Amino acid sequence: MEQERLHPEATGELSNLLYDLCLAAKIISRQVRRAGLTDILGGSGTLNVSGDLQQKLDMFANETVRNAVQHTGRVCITASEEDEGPVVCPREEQGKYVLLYDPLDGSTNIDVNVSIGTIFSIHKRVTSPKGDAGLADCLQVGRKQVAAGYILYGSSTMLVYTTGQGVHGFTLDPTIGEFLLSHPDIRTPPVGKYYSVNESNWNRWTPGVQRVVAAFKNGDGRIQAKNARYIGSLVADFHRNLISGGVFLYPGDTRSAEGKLRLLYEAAPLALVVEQAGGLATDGQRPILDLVPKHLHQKTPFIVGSKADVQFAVEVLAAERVPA
Ligand code: FDP
Repeated sequence: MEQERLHPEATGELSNLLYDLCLAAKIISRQVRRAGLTDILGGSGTLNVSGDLQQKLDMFANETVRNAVQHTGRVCITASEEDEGPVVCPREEQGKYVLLYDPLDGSTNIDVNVSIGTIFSIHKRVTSPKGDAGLADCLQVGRKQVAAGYILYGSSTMLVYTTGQGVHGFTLDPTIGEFLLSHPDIRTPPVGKYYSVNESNWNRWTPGVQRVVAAFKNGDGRIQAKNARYIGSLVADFHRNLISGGVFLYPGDTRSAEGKLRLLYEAAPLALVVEQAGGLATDGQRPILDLVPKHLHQKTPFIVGSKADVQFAVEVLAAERVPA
């Protein structure tokens, strides 16, 4: 609301949409906290469009977010990592915003009580309001996001978001059921102390990626050796590195040249957050925020975190590409 006042033209709809997402976050958070007590843990037996086994809690989170925004008149279309195609809001209720989200990221960690998260990305509608919203509204370049962020269900539940004026973190106080500003204006350290990558993929990486990871691990004259931290839950890994400084990598490999993470639901929103906090995000060549999506569930190699570390990775990978 404070930032809304900086924009005299603002109607308050974006603030209200963020508030809708807070409501969804509280409902998901409650369910995550009770997950071990209820019959909600485990796989649902179905696969999502990317072939991952859908978890029951994934589907609950997916519907909770959609239900929280679909009839408010603020959103025209939603697209989720868990759905095959976009879901258009009822014609008479279509508002001016587009919501892309990963309802429960890191879901293979649900059953073992490890932090998971919800990631969201908000764009303005680009299709004419005279017709139905469509795919063109979802396939927008990351730089055009008007807001992005995540909710981390960790030792406490946190909302971290940006509307392009810095990054702010709010912690859910469960006793009053409200998110309270706990981390105003987050800045990520320029050099990280952690590197985060699934090193079991080492033999599938290009020599360039191996060189980057080896340098983070052992130091190489230009950068100091870092400590390793990898949870395998993107939001949790990203959040730790954002606050403490670090670099997270999910590069392409021989199994998947584009890596594992989705551009629209994971990479682009976290790229906006990290850039707003003073860090960088790249696919190894181009800033993530400049990538033009071609399809909804597109994947991208992802290197994100402290500025100097991401720049270092980009330079090493560029040198690797120069023909000998
Ligand atoms: P998960 O498979 O548990 O849903 O995007 C999915 C994701 O988790 C990210 O949260 C996480 O960073 C990554 O995959 C972990 O992948 P690896 O198991 O290949 O390391």
